[in-house]
Amino acid sequence: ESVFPMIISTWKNEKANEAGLASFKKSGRALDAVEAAARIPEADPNDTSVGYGGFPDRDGHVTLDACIMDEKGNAGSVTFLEGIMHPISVARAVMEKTPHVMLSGEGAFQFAIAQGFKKENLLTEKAKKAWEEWKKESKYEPKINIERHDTIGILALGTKGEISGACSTSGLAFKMHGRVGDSPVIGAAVFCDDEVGGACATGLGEFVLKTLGSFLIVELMRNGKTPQQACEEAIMRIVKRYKYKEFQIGYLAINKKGEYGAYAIQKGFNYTISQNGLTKVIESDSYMK
Ligand code: SD4
Repeated sequence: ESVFPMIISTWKNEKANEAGLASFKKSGRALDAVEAAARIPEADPNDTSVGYGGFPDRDGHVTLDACIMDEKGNAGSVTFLEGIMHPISVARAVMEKTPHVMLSGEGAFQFAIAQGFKKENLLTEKAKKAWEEWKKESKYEPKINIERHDTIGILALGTKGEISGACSTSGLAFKMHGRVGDSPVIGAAVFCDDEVGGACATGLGEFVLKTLGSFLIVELMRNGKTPQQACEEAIMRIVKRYKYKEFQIGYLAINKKGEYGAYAIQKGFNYTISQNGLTKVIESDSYMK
């Protein structure tokens, strides 16, 4: 019996996975599933690291990064985008309606408006208060919060195992204005290859960027590693070179058979998997015990 369709996402994202499954039921496309899943935390004011309600940068701007990739190797992304509730859908429009992969900042915004997206204020009262609190000290040291961050990375496999992936975030709270993380970078936060499988990332994006984690994981699987082994090796590349005790990175991977794996630097990383009509949250293993 088929294990497909299947959706796996970073953190506790049951609602996102379910929205992804519902969308998959309608269209049969894994790409629609990952987009629909990302739109859930994007619109959720209580999710403080994605879209609406996301914590702003140190100047009070909510700036968004997102990317999407399909089973044919098409990809789209937006970085440093302001004022648009659903960056994942803008990323998809970049993929489908332009000859480019990545649009940034004001240009991404203008493209979104031209595509019919509405300009909205994404800074909630709660996020503004948190920023004002932070400003009192202005400790310019955007530390990843190991206990509570929920950037969404998603991988979905359609009925025939065709794979798509997506990621959406407001990035690190109180980051420098203009800072772009791993989340919009194809190969860093997300990579899919329909011959092999896919991977996605969450955590302190700088280290995912420096090691091109998701691309690395897919290549390791191509060379015979299981999703679990590949995630562990990608974490070890970081642990060997950097001061890993100070930050968190979590990876998810899935192969074409529907085997999946997860690994993180620190304890506390979890992920949500939907398969055979069941959605559950699983605690990831980690390097630090
Ligand atoms: C970033 N990777 O902007 C994102 C942050 C993140 O959960 O994953 N937060 O670096």
